[in-house]
Amino acid sequence: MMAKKPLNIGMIGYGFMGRAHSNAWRKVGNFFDLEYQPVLKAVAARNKAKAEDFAARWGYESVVTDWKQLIARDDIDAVDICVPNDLHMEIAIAAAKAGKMVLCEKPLARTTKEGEKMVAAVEKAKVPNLVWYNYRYVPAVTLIKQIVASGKLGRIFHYRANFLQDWTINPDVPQGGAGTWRLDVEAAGSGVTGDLLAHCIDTAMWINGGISDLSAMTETFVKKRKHAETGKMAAVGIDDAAAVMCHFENGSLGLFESTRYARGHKALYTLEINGEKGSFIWNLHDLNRVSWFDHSVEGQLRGWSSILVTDGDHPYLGKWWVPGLTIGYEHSFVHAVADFIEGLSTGTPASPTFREALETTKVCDAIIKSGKTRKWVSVA
Ligand code: SOE
Repeated sequence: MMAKKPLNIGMIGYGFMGRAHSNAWRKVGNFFDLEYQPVLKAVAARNKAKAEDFAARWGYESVVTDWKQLIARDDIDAVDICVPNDLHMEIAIAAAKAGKMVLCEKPLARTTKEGEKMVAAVEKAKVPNLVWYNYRYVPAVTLIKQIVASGKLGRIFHYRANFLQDWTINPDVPQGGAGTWRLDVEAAGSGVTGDLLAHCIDTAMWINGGISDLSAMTETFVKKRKHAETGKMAAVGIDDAAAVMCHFENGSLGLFESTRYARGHKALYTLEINGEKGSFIWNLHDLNRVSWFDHSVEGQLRGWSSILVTDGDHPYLGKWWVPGLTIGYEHSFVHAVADFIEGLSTGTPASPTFREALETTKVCDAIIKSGKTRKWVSVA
């Protein structure tokens, strides 16, 4: 085996995404043949004791309590941002200025304005960059993308997607603080739109192209929640639910729904695309499978088929086990890392780059605007 060059990772944050990303950095070299081997150099977090625990569990060599110290270090090649959205811009710009590669958890930013500054910074510094829209990297979803791009579905008429959860129905769930910062508009920028719908929009535009205009309905069901940091009741500024209809640039129609109030649904992401010659359906709870309808099959035998996406010639699957054996949610992050590292060698960047992910942020901004004004909004 060829000796690999080290790629020194500096992780900022240690929450749910810090774990998902660390797992990916650790595993990728065991399964993918890459020129670079990630080395978990340092983790930055304010709480030293917790950061030390995290470092010990995941194998980080060192801990710092200020992300600025991490960015200042010469032995860090890539900075991985896994902190709440209000910190993305400042950290990403500082990291790019320091010449580091930057990987940022989704959504890119709270607003288009912030996102544009981040894009300008990484492009000025010419540093490799990626936003972790991980569901693109589920092999079944990648397969849909590839088949649609081959033209097999013909003209596309419809794209629809949902991302449903139910964890904020209880009005006692606070806003702000670790774990619940997603309910604080200052920290998150928006509610389900930036957190959940952004995944649907990213995948949709990747598979079906740009969105030109949209009309959205947004709602905040619980208007006041205690703020975890101040302990005081405060107005809730996020959208709890969003439903969107839109035009894609290719003339097809889109329908999207996201909510944290769909009782019984913990994290159900479903997508469907309907073309002249065929359709695909996928859902996160059966993530190795796609349903496929091929209209070219002779009449009496025509129907929905269920494809188990585990063969060696399916996207990424040749690197894992043997046909018929399934993979899971965490593997999507491993694939993102594999493509990112591969891109360092080939010069073809993994997607979405900051610039590509900015398009999703623009759509999210348009959704929030339309929800407030109750008018159709063009996506700038
Ligand atoms: C929210 O609960 C969340 O963790 C999102 O932040 C993730 O992006 C999504 O993949 C799962 O749900």
